[in-house]
Amino acid sequence: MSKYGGHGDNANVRKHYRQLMEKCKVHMDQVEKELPESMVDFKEALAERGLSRRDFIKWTSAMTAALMLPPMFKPMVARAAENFSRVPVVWLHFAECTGCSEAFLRSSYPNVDDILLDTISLEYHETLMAAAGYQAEQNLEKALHDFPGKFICVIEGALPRGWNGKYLTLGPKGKTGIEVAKEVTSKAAATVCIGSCSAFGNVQAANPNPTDSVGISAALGISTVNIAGCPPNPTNFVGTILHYLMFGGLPALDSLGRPVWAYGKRIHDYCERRPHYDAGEFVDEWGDGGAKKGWCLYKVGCKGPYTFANCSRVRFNDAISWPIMAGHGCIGCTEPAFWDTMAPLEKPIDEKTIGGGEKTVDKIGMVLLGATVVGVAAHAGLTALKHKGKDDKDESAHK
Ligand code: FSX
Ligand code: SF4
Ligand code: F3S
Repeated sequence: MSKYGGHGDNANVRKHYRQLMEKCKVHMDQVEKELPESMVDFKEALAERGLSRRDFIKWTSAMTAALMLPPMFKPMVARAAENFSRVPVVWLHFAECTGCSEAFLRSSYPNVDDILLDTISLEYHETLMAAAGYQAEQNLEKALHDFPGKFICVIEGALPRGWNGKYLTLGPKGKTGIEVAKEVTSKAAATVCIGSCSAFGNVQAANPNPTDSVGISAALGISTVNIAGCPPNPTNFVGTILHYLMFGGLPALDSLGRPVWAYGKRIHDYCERRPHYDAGEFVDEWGDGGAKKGWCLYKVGCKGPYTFANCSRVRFNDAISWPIMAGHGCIGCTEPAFWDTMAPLEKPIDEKTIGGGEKTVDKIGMVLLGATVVGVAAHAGLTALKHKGKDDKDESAHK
């Protein structure tokens, strides 16, 4: 629901979107003048991979809907996609498994998201670049020098704080991850954390966390946009960059730094097994009759009622499938500390410990919703993201 009105307040909603469209056009004109030229022709890249104009239009509709924008924004989403490869990106890796990059780059049947990620202007990417040692370090220095305040810093992986940060050192001079992260993020237009490791620490930070690892925001004391998930959905990263191109800022974030358009609802709210949950039809053990019939996985540990993400709506790999469709419950991978609190339990959480009996699962979901999605807006000026500030409450996904 828009902040401009409840149901029936259509005139105000239309006015809001007309104003947003004006802002978008003005910003896109400016972006097209200012961003460095692309080395890639996006239309050619689509054609080379066998994607037609019709495929692109279909993708544009899906992405506009995923971003929770009305259809009038489709031409703007298409225009932003054409400029996607002009945004300079410096992509850092710290403590993680590189599954996030893998998820973004491996696709047997590339869709438009994959092609956008293929053509992204990577000024520096530790896993993908050919350079090593001093040459790699020079590439990073060059990127910081050529695009000060203009590049997006994308980070995969947590930062170990233990032993003065020396559990993770990089490059020929043995800089700690914390030193590199501080230097690069301080010169970036914005920092986007890809995956739950850079967002919240994740597996590295799981109990007993011997290296004292934490997410980027906690390690550096800066605000970050957190594209949570282990690995996250590429659509959520692509949509965030498109939003940046369209509006000159980043989308509204929840209190955990996650874009509201992607992480504002629970898995459980749009799960195709939800009618079985409501009817009390549960899988009691793996391989039983209920499992064969596709019943709800709550009793075998699905954490969908506590997990905020759009997996059940946008799915993965060109919307082919997602964990619950594949037959396993959600392990809560977009939530902080899920390895300690959710993933290992192949049974429901003991809700008494968080304030209720088993029948209160929806109530608890709503309590969590209140806690996380009351909505902390990223006040969209990119500079505002560099420092932690007092954020306003807002439920709108776009600023
Ligand atoms: Fe973490 Fe990503 Fe999970 Fe792995 O880089 S979110 S462990 S999929 O790879 O950071
Ligand atoms: Fe779907 Fe899990 Fe909710 Fe059941 S508990 S409806 S499987 S999200
Ligand atoms: Fe993660 Fe649950 Fe989605 S495990 S990928 S948030 S369905």
